[in-house]
Amino acid sequence: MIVRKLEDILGSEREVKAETWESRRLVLKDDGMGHSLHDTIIKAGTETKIWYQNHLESVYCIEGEGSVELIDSGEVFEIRPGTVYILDKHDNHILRAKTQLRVVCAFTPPLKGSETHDENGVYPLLD
Ligand code: 9YT
Repeated sequence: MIVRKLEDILGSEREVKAETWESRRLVLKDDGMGHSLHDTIIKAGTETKIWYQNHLESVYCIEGEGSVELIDSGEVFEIRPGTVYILDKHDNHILRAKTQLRVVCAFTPPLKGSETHDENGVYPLLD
């Protein structure tokens, strides 16, 4: 069994920071679970273009208010605590944080550790 605490991740290489978000990577590929699991902060008032062409992601909101807009259909979904959105079709989307959002994210395949978005909001596939 592996036990890890958020307090030990803060300030370590498992904490990855981007302009609009900070991702605390609780479970990574090397843990051998088949997914990675992140405790992620999305900064208030930001919008982030995301298109995970190489990954599936489930996102469970535990704090804050925001929305997700699907680029292809134009649909907008409100996000608040207790809402999960599941990117099962590699959906191209914009994530907007009205207030600071705290979300728990699971990625398949798992992230290796240091990935951050490229200019299209994509994570590369690292082996
Ligand atoms: C919800 C989302 O995808 N936010 C961007 C950061 C990412 N989830 C991460 O690496 O934690």
